[in-house]
Amino acid sequence: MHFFKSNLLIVFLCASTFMFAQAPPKPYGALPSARQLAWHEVEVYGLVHFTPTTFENKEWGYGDADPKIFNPLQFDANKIVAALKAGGLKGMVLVAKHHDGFALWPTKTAAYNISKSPFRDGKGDMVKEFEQACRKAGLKFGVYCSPWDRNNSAYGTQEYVNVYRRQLTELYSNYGELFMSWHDGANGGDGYYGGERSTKKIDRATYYGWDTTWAITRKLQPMANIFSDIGWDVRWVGNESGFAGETSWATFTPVPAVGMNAAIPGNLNHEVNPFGTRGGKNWVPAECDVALRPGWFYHPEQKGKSKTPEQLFQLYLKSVGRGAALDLGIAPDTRGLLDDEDVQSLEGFGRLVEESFKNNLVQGAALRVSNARGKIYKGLNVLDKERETYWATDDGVNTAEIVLTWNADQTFDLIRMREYIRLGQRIDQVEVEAMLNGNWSKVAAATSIGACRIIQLAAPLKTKQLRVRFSAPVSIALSELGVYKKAAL
Ligand code: FUL
Ligand code: CA
Repeated sequence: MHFFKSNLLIVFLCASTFMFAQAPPKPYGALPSARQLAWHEVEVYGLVHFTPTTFENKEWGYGDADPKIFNPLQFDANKIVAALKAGGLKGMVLVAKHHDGFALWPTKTAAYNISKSPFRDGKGDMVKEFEQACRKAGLKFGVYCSPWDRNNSAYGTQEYVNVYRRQLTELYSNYGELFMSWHDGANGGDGYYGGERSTKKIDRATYYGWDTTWAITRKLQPMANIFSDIGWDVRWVGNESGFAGETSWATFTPVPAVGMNAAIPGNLNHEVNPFGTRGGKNWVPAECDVALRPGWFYHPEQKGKSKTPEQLFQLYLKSVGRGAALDLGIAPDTRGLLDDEDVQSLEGFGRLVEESFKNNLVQGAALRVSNARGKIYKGLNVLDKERETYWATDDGVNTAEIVLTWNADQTFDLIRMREYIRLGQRIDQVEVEAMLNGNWSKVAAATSIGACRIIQLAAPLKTKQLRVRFSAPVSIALSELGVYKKAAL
């Protein structure tokens, strides 16, 4: 009887320990929403600028261009999207309206739109053509509708804010699910404004009534990530050069809007945005925007100045590889096509990324973890290319290591890690050591990981053993670990 009882107790204890050990770690800090989780998987997308401004060879249209100049005779959204796809881009944000105010769709809200142009005999809808080309190619689609409108006579009044909201409502209603609603922060002041040709100043902090506007976004497009330089779902990184800070947290505590006043030009959070805020209030990862050519719009005199595949790869490491996204400016020319050199750059970049991350050398290694939270959260989960499975440590085990051992020497220069971000940004330090001449030698270190961290070693490393040590204020939860050799193209 006694024996039976104690046996039962042991069975009970084992079962409960087993069940207890299998519970996932508790989330830590700010967490990503469903829309942000989806956004994190896009990683690289395009930002397409193509309006009458292209035909004027300008960067900022004044709002007075004759719509008749918008006549791209060879326009083919499928060809442009195919080039993006070859570049490995998984989404496109179309500038549906830039500062010049010209709408690429036949909006009912303003006369200055594509129906006044010769494009498709005034019956065209370029937003639709791009949207459909993206859907067909499997790219996500989003829109950028500039709040600053240098054509609209009502700009500066509440009437215009209502027009802007109706424009967004049209874009949110007729083009399927959008992954981004992109709102830039430029406000130069002067413009055509229906012939007034004046300078209109607005208070950036209050004029647009963003809370009301973005409530419309949430209602009509719950999966659209709102990008803005004041941060919402996705924050501007603070430069237009395409890179995030070496340390870049996805968590962020926004600075009060008063600091964003037009009276303080350039106060766009430059100090804070590249780095985020460790332990910040909200999950607001960074987007790094940069144009493939020197300008956001196409300029014939910038021929030969497209970024090379190697330059794009380096930006990729400094954006995607720092937990942010790379938003690459794409500029069709007046034919309505991409310049061949852009097509080639994109293709080369796509190949470089694809080939470099194809062969994860960790697959061939024996993997040992210093601690694992039972079988469900075992070390091998970092190898299955699945973001949803992860290795986790027991509660209270806040430092842990993964040791990789190969039978023969391996040569590599890229190390990629992903945290299981559904449980927050946990890790704040990682150190990489290699066994060199019988000793562990430190070869790299990093701080923030988040959705992705790619460490590029200064030179290719040859070793049979690698040790990666993590530390966090809570238990570790890691989705992926990969070791790669950058491809030579
Ligand atoms: C900025 C704009 O002023 C530029 O023209 C461009 O559209 C860039 C992506 O955003 O705010
Ligand atoms: Ca995994």
